[in-house]
Amino acid sequence: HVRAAGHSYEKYNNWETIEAWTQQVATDNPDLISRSVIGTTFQGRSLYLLKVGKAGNKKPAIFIDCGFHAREWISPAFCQWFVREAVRTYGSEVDTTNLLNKLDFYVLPVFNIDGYVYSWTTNRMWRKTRSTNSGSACIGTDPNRNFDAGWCQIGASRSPCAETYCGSAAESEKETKALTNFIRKNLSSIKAYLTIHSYSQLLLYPYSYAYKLPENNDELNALAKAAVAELATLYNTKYTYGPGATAIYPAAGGSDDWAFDQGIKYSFTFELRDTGRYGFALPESQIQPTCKETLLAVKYIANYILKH
Ligand code: ING
Ligand code: ZN
Repeated sequence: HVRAAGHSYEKYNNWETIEAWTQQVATDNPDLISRSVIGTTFQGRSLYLLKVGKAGNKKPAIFIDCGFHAREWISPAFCQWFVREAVRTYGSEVDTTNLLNKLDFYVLPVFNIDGYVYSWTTNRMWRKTRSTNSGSACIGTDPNRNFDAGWCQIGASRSPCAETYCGSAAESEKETKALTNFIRKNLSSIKAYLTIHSYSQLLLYPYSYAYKLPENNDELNALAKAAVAELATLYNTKYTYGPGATAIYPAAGGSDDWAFDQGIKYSFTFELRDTGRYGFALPESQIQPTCKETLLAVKYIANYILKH
């Protein structure tokens, strides 16, 4: 069985390796995976999207993205893990088989590829994109402040040098544009939006751009509560959950709020392990347990979507 050179699900993989893996996993599993390119990054890299699921008509879909913030390396590791577990257990595990028969998962393994590359080559703690800013020597926009959801009104900065720079306009980043274009085009099928960050062990839902609650707050709260309870069954990892503005901090321009306001009523931000001991530099020994427990929560949400 051929593997993408150097790739490991229990190690952090560089972009070159992840890119080769997207190709390999798709060609190895043609009945379950197809790869497309939804756009290119500022530096010209391809934004790959894997569609994971058994072919079918008018299937509902769940969108999952990883690697918004460059330094949050556990996030792309989770997207790779998710795809591997899908193809590994399809046909043998009833739960996976049922999910993939009835749902499609759109998986975007790394959203902020340029930033991810920079975090490998130059600055491990880089967060933003790598786009240039006119009138400033500072580089990058915070992709999770760049969406058109209360854009730059709170918890974001107008200074290109800030870590939470919201960009020159909503959707100023090519990466943001590619993602919003894809979701707008596929709105009728996408029932849930999941975006994977780290760290803090939180499961967040709208809103973050204001101190207001979504109309289905009670349902999202109950779903989040049940999903984190499911996650904890494996290693007793404790997550807290709630609307972003109160559970973490108010911050406008986030992708989960934007997706929710597009009508995707199940929209969540995961903040994976840990709570700060290692932070963004989570050791590779924690990739497997982190991905396993997170997968439980994601599958719980997916099963809930199927039932509703
Ligand atoms: N946290 C998120 C951030 O972008 C967040 C928290 C979630 C903000 C949803 C806005 C909307 O700051 C990390 N660790 O990136
Ligand atoms: Zn993040």
